Amino acid sequence: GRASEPGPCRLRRISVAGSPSEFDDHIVRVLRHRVGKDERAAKHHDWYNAAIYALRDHIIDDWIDSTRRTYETGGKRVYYLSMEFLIGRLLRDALSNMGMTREMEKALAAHGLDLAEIEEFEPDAALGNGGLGRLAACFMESLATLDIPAYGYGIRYVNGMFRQRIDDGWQVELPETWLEHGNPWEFERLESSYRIGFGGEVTVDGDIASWHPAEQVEATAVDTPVVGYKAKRVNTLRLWSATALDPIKLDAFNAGDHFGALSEQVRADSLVRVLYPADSSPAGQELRLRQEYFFTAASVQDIVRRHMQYEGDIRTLPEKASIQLNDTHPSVAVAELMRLMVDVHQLEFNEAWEVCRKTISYTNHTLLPEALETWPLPLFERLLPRHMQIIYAINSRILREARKAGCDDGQIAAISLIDESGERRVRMANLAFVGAHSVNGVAALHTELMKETVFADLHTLYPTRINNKTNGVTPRRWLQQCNPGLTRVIREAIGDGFIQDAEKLSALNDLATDTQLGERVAEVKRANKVALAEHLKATMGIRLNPDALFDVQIKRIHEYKRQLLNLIETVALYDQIRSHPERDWVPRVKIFGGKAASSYHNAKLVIKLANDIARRVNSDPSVGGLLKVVFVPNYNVSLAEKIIPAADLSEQISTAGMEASGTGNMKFALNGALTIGTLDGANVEIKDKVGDENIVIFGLTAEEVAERRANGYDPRAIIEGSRELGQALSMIASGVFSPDDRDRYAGLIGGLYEHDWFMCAADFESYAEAQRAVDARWRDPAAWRTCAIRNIANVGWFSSDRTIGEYAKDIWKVT
Ligand code: B1H
Repeated sequence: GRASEPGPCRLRRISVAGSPSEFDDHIVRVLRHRVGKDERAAKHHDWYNAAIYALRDHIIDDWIDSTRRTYETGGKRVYYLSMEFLIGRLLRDALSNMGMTREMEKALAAHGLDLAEIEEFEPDAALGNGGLGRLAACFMESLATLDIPAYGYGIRYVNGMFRQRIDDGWQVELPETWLEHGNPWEFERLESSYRIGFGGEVTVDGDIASWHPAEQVEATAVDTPVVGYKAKRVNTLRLWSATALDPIKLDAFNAGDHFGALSEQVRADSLVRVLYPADSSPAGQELRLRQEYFFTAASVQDIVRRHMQYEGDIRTLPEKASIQLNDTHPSVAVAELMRLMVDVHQLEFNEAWEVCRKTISYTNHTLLPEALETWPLPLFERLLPRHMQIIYAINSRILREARKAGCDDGQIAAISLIDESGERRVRMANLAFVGAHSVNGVAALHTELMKETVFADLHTLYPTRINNKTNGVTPRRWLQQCNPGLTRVIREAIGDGFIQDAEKLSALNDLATDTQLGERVAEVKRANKVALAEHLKATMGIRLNPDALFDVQIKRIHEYKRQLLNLIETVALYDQIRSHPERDWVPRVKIFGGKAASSYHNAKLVIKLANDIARRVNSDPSVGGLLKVVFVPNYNVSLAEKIIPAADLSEQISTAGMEASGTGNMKFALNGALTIGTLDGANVEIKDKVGDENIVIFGLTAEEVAERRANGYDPRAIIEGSRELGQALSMIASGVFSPDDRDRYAGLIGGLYEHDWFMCAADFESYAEAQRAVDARWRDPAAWRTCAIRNIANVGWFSSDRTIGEYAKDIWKVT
């Protein structure tokens, strides 16, 4: 949870010599005039605000410069539309990219304050679920670093991702109130407000259709600056908040209807109240569709207004704007942009369609069939009647094109924007696909599977549209800022060019067997493990041995990610250690963290199982400290920044074909952890980069998984044929870890015998064997260090700078 404000007695005093700097004066002035506090009376939280305000003043100057430069050069702007931006804390990132970390440390120290402590006051802006939202945040940072004029567009959720508490081992969801003490990073832009309509009807006058919404809310822009490395550029993250046009109906209020008088504001508030916490599966609620339309329409209207103001002709939009859709959540942008062009700017439909397709591009992030967004037609039509007409008009064009190209009825049915197989539904992925000139996947394997599975028929019709852009992560946050120790060691070995050009890390290859470097990298890793152990001691009361192998799986809890496979193997190991205490076991700490969607029963049960296993294993004297299991509550970006630098082993063990990319896999490797993983998502490309000897791969391939599913898979036979697996499963199923409720896991484990859709049984043996191979490597510290260095050296390609460079060149055509 958030640090509570400590009393003055807890202030850690730091002594520094020297006279106060200019920046120090600045902070004190801000403390007085903006925070309204005397420095003698100021609390930590006041200093925290003053520090951010003072830094912000510097950022604003660069922000204004960047904006002016864009207007003057008249270049193309990139618009990244995303339902999620998982930006986390901003202070350290902004300081570091502004090159002001040292200055801030010194200024705070002059008042007896420690920057690291002040940083802990910042709430984690959790406006996202997981990888998709964090990717958007890394992309924003890279866009600024690469000096590309860009806006991120999303929703200013009042309550972002829920805070997870673990109560007796069970997940409990609490609201995250990240805005309760205000947000010093944001700027409300009242002049950028738009009316967003819902419902009502469409009238036609000659050729001109007009939509008369039954309800309207006002979308108002709230801007946050995004600082690029060395402050090359400061871009804008523009999040929309909602207000009622008529926030209080005074006549109703005065007539005594106090609640009814406020109902419009309550409706508006509900639009931006919560982030749907269902990662990889659509919520399917009317409110979710309203949220999607609300932020998409406001963004598209803002883009069109800016274009018309400076260019005056909507037909030149593709030359000045690229709109990237982050998954299908904003894909109603296709219909909204068409509506503005046809109904408002009165472009002819075909010409508008051309402009639309040239402007928009779409990224797909998942192939899970249950994750593809569709909306019941009656709901869509009731909420967005004009958009529904436009979608029908687009559909008839596309289907005629398909017919002409020789598609059969089956192909036509698959391509259609309307799913007619059951209750009729609007397919948002097909809408995005046909409305975009580029459709990209997020890792090589995922992109190939897109062509073969969900988009097979659309791909036949438009064979050049699908392309790959393998994900990346920003090396500033995920190496320089989260791991200053490792950054220093690398800088001393090869210079600091790698922060800006991560592929320069490859210079470390020449030093991979250098014992001195190996020892320094190992020292840093150990220090990071000690720091994590101290943090977990303070927050959870658990004691960890920093010399044990830290084996980490942190990510959303989902069956396809197979935390259950990891837990089953943990139980098997526990059993083995107890049966053969004389063997030379490698001491391990198994660290888990992640949130389950609130309605996802099995995922929540997996959390309970991890906690049940932890309680039993951690208190069993017969394992003699060789095995510890930890479930870290409330996993978020800030925790990731503490855990990843301390990891020895990175668990990336999804059922092959199911994880589109993964991005945690990249962060771990960049921080010198070895990966144990399947040939899934970007693991395939990580293996190609680091080499087969520097990664531990196990399990079925995507092709083998598909083949087994098609030709009958019998998990029961596998379980009955493996003593180790059978025993681990019966321990769990029979209540060894749940003596208070012996049947707790009967259903979960029973499911493995019955169907095991995610093929835990099929991969168990290969996984267990891979884990023992990891143990063997660990026993040779020099070899392990070399391997860690080779990982760091060869994953620079997974920088989001490289990814954004490819989007810029191939899709957006910006330099
Ligand atoms: C990813 C999602 C996602 N894929 C629906 N799909 C959501 C789907 O709220 N919803 O309805 C939210 C999120 N998230 C992830 O994207 C993939 O699973 C990862 O493999 C990938 O690395 C990440 C970024 O591309």
